[in-house]
Amino acid sequence: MKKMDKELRVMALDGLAGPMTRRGFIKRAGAAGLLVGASGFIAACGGGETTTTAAAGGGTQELAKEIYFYNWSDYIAEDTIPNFQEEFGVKVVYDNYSSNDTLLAKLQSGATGYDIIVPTDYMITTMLGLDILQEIDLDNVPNVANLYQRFREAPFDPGNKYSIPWQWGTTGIGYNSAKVTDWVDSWDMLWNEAYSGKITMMSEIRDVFAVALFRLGYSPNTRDAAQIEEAKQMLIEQKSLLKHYTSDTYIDELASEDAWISHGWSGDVFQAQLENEAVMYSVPNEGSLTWVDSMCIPKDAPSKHTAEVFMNYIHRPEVAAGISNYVYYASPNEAAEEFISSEILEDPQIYPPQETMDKLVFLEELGEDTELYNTAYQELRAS
Ligand code: N2P
Repeated sequence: MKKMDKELRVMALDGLAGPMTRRGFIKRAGAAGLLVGASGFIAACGGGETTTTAAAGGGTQELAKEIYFYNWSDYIAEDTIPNFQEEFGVKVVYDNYSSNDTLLAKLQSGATGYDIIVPTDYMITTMLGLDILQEIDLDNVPNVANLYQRFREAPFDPGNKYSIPWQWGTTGIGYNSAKVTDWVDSWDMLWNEAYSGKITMMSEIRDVFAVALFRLGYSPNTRDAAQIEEAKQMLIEQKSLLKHYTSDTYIDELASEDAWISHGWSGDVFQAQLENEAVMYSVPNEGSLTWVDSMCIPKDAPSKHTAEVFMNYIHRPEVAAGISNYVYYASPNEAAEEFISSEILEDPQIYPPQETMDKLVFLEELGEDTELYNTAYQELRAS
């Protein structure tokens, strides 16, 4: 989505004193929080960081001129990178993807030149198995201390040896409440013929299968070939109802009403809601996924040290909060809470209560059985 366009439109609305959009609300809350932010900032970074930073074994290490950052689309605040560039004098070359499958394929196709990538939990396990990530020197990332304890000991990487969390959220259904008259609390809605041509599904293998598996009452982590086949058949039946498979354009399509029902990630749907207040988000009763995406350094990264300096910057409380305030995903950074707008922090669809979290599932890395899904997905898309 074109952030500038979106921002301009929101500013125009604000100027007219029109209805307060979510983004307008956050902008104002953010401005009010600025003064409080200054003292917190100094406390958090202990007097500031310079462009030459202390290296792990003593001495200093020059920062690279530029780093290459490959992240999910619509997943960063507008000022996150410019502020880093200005303060550290390091150019960040920013590139986007919208599925773990694309990210993995890119890395497997050979040297990419990326310094930082942001895979999802289960994909980190896959990448560790493939030995394509390198260990992070946490001495360069003291701000990991700002993370909630559970993000310091995530099962896929206890101790943050290879990954520093970026943002987390849930998967569900984004829908236009002015067009969809049915109650949206079931994955069935993505098979509802009344909305034929106005439905989108993500283009990520495990996510797509998770929907059909939940709908069938199976685990999204099943290794049972017959269950995966059943899910595939269900997804094949759905195809004629779909506008298309997409993991990024649905934000704009929900906003413009080109799509009425989208299989989507929480924050993306809320970004669409900023532009069209009829857009709502629902996590179906049959169950759904939760996930956390984390910054990792590929083995062949050209500028590991500078990548670590960037990771540390990201976890300054006000920088981490700035991202959540912009993209509407939850932050793994506990110290950021005081800078996150209460509208977001208190929204049970962004920070779900424990009883909701207990019902959500993390995808698991399935080793060789992943192939069952890969093959089924290819057959689905070719059908
Ligand atoms: C942001 C996508 C969220 C990533 N557009 C889901 N893992």
